[in-house]
Amino acid sequence: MSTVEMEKRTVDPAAVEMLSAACDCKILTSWDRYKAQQPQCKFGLTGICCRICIQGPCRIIPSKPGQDKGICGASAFTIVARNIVRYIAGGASAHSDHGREIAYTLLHTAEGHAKDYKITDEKKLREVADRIGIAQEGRDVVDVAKDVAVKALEDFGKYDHEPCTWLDTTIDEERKQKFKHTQITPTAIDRSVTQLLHQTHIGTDADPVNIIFGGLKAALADYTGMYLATDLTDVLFGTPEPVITEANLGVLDADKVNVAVHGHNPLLSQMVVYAARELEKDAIAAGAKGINLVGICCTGNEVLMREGIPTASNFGSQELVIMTGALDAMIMDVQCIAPGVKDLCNCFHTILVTTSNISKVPGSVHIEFNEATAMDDAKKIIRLAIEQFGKRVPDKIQIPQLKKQVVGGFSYEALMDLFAKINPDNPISVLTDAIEAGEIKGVCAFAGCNNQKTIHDHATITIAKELAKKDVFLVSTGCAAGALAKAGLLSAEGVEAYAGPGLKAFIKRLEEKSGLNASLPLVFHMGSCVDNSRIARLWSNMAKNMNIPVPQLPFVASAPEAMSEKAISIGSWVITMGIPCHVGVLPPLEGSELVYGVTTQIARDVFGGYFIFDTDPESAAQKLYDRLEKRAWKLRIHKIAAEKYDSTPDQGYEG
Ligand code: NFS
Ligand code: SF4
Repeated sequence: MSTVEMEKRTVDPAAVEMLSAACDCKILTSWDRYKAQQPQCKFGLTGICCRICIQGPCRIIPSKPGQDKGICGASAFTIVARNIVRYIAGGASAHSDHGREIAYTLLHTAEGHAKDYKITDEKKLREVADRIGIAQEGRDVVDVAKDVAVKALEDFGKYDHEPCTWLDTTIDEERKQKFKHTQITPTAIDRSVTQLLHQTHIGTDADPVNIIFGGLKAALADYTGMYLATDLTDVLFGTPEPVITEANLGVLDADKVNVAVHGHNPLLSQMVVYAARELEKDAIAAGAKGINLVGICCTGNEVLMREGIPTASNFGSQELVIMTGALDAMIMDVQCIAPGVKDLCNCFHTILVTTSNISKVPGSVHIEFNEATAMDDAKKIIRLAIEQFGKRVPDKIQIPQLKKQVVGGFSYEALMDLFAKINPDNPISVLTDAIEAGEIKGVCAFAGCNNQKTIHDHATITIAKELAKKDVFLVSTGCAAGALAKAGLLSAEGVEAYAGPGLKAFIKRLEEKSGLNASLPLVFHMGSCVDNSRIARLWSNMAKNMNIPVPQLPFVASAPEAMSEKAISIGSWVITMGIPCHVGVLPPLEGSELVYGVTTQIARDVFGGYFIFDTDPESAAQKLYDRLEKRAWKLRIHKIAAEKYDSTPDQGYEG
């Protein structure tokens, strides 16, 4: 594609450079395939194609008698609702299965069967154990770890009817009651997903609202799975602390063995980090200057947060890392790895290494990763990468010299440590006081993917800049964080250029006390997509400190380029928690006014959170800001009234 054409598809300058070059060597990428797929089928786009049984596909044409329902008689609203919640089932499965693997590894580590892993963060383990009610007095850390891991595994399949532990111990009483009354409290993660597939089987549930509530139960199972994944990953590998690193294709080093970790599960990528350090000498012996590890997608975010490994790309630009001709191996675990990367590997010397028995790509090298032999497996992979280094084709190497500084590693704990420098007794009040004083207008969390339907990275960056100008405190996870990183918004550069006066003063005040050897960023990187649990922890503790329920808190979320089933399940639990959530891509809901209305309006009446679908970043930013302003305004009024009449602020009003 030409440079001019590419500039309309992405705002990432490194992507423009790489893709314009791709045009010369006639490699097709997802950018070309998106074009080739146009026009996409409007039945699918609006959610009214049903393939749930093999009498179908049934496609709904509302104006045509006989075609206004599926063969079985399913209406558009049933079909749209069933289709959308099945995405949630997919997302919840992916996140929670990742969480389950972490829980198993913690258990096996405690039992002594996973010798390469250890309990790195005992403090976090003990905190989690306290929260979920595991006795600790006089007990060895290993025994506590075992109990915590078992408790986590029970959340997947326990047979009582009590709420899942990781949900029940992390939300407030108001939400507990809300979920109880709307019957969406999951009692076991696996059951919620299975039940949802049952509920949406042909001839089970035809009631769109009931189907959606079934979907929300699975969404809360998704929350449960990712929350425990974050907790237990921190226990195994450490809770992230601020780190300085870089992002974009310029992080590749022509003189070193370049290895990319791609996917989601840090059980492997973290081992690869250790193995790369140990095998540095082997790389030098092979003629390289060392090993350069880079990250892609969320496993990249995991090792960025804990080890300062630089990010090469987010989801949308993953193919381009191979197109530099300088990537020796791409190591993948699970989720969001475009199979198209293999086509590119075929044109370069790069090897694609698959490591999971549920995630293989024909033609790639498969080295099964096993927790019992984790370090050996990781070393085997690194040695393969070193071998590939010698096979590079010098003429094909082209690394765009573009990268930005990233100051990341802001786990919930790291953020509180930072706030504690100003108020050690009540760190969270540093943020909530700034909101009450009007210096900060609220918080917006960015999450989610890239989507070829949007201009790569554009909406995420635009909305962040707009909200920063208006003094909104910003946090991010996932590939949205990748977009912001490549644009320099995860560094001080962003503060200088875009922070409004209130936000700038707030960040500078923190910076003076931070004790870090780096300036603070405009947007605080809180991790991978499972780490949206860290963001949930932030809002729930803000609400607790302000003595209000979450749906009254000036807190919004945005997934400007959502793509995956996981993004849909996250967005769904975000709204059930009472947080308005913008999505910058229209999901397949428009085939039913009723279902669309449930997600954008009825959800608000029931949960306080709701979806804002808007593909225009400027107007989306305005809507998000309006929502923050309204919530902050209501909060002030109720506070003033409470002070005037010497009462407590009204808990019941709608936020
Ligand atoms: Ni989240 Fe992370 Fe990225 Fe989207 Fe995929 S990598 S888990 S799903 S594309 S943000
Ligand atoms: Fe058609 Fe009904 Fe089967 Fe769907 S479930 S494919 S609407 S017959």
